[in-house]
Amino acid sequence: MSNKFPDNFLWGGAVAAHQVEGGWNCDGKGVSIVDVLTKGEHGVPRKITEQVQAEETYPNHQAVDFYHRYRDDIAMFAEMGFKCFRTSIAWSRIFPNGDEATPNEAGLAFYDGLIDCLLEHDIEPVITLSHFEMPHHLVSEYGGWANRAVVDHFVRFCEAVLTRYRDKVTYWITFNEINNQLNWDYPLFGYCNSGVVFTEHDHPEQTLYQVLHHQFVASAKVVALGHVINSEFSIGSMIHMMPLYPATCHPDDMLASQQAMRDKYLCSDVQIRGHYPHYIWPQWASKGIKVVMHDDDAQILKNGQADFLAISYYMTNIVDANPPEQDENALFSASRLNPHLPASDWGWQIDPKGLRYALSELYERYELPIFVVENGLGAVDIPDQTGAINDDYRIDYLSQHIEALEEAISLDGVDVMGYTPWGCIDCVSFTTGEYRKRYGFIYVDRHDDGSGDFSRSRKKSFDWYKQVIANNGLTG
Ligand code: BGP
Repeated sequence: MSNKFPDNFLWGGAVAAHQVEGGWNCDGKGVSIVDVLTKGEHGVPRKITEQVQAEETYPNHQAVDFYHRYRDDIAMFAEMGFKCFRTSIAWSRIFPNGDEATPNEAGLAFYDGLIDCLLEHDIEPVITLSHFEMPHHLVSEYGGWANRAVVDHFVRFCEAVLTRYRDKVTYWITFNEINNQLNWDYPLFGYCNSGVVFTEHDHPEQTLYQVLHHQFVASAKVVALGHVINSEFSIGSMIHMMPLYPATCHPDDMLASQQAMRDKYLCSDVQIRGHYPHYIWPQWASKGIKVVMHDDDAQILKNGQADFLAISYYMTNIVDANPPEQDENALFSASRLNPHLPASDWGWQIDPKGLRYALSELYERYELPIFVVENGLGAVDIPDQTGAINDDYRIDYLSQHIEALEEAISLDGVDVMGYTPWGCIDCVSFTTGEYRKRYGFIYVDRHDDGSGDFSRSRKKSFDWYKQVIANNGLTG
């Protein structure tokens, strides 16, 4: 196929601090909310515990030991030819409790080493400021993002790292998948996005929208502050993009899908346009939701419009206005499975064309560059007798999505900045806390029963992706 990726296209990979680093209490780090999340089993969600308890297994405590091995791992990313690497900075390494006045120098020193190492390899760091974690103290003492006081604590954390890396990092993302908590009946997303378990509240949606408002204000303040610290900073909004197709062409299904998609767009509408969209006011009025806003919040939102849109894209689902009954295999309560699509072992429906569709929809909506900062196939990898991992299924998945990206660029004219497949090195699954749900080009010898020595090896997809990058997007 032809190759229309721009020369400066940012090929790379993505992870999040807590899913790779381990070292959960090293060098003065405080307890993060992910440090009290247990391992789940297949089909059994992770448990949110109040504090670390001896009898529980907490996979994020060691993760894949990136904290001690990042130099070797980054050398392998460089070997694949990565132009960029997306990771997050753990808030609890920099402000262990979240409400201290000054940062933890040892925590900053870790990220100094990591970022310098990337730059030595000519790999552009892409930094997420909040990726599903916060200091646990801000939850136990303040109630998480439901409390407006957390806005100032977050801005102080961001100011510390934006200043520290003003000459080293250009691309920033404020909140990972900020819209994920709109699945508020799925407690894990809400908890990790905001420190709040919405279902425990009398009026969960009221709490949810108050949380979101605080995060919109915080994000806008960080964007505005970042542009003062370095006017070259490019600071993005990031959403989980899961197009919800209408189940049929029945007008009721069309309307149901249009309305359900508003939950996907709400956060980027606010963060990119700098104001709330028209559809939210009647929605809130009909549900009796009243969000407390300060007089100058509208101006803050306006002053902090994001520079680009980042998305994660894994799947599509369908929406039926009159579902016969809840589809027990569907991942989210409002959605149903699409009979035209295959699914991963975890039920995530595979839809490369949906990526092209998503990119076109989003570019029409915002006319801003789009960075695909997560995409990939979670699968069980089984080494053969020689220890090799022939992950053709992953190569197939990624090839199809890269081709869809190319079509979005060449046929639809979408401005796509880059592509960073999720979990470029195997890491702890966010939703299940398992090691066996693997995404990487690099295999990590670590298993759910606690065995494995954390050694790294190259999967078949490692050489394949290296060629893709070398050929600027040709998949084979
Ligand atoms: C996204 C998260 C990531 C990542 C990914 C894959 O929602 O931003 O942190 O984990 O999903 O999910 P999982 O690890 O559950 O397979």
